[in-house]
Amino acid sequence: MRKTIILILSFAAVVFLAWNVYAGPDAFSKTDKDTNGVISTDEFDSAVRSKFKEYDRNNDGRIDMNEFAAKGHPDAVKEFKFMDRNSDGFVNADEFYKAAIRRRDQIDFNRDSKISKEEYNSNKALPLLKFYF
Ligand SMILES: [Ca+2]
Ligand SMILES: [Ca+2]
Ligand SMILES: [Ca+2]
Repeated sequence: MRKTIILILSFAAVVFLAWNVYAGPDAFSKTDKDTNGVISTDEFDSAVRSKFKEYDRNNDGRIDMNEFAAKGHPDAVKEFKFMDRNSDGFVNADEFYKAAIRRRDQIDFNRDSKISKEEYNSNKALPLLKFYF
């Protein structure tokens, strides 16, 4: 009897841990501050702004390729060129923000400028949007 209880308890513990790993905080829930299941434009803006600061390690107000590619993402070079509209080798806050908006618009299927969980999980655009928050 005791063995059975221990077995059940350890099974429950494993399920609990696995669930926590699976349902752990992702970028979406981190950004969705009021947890209403939608990333509003305000939530989006502040997430993109803090992401920019995160990239700009030397605090010169612009991101260079080394800063951007620091995390070793395979698409980083391509995305950097996408962001750097004037091709000066730097991405300033404005370029970064506009690129984020363009990426957001690609998954904002109902054009309400907000991102729902469904839109976020539409796997096509997710890898790119990940650069911005
Ligand atoms: Ca929200
Ligand atoms: Ca910089
Ligand atoms: Ca630029």
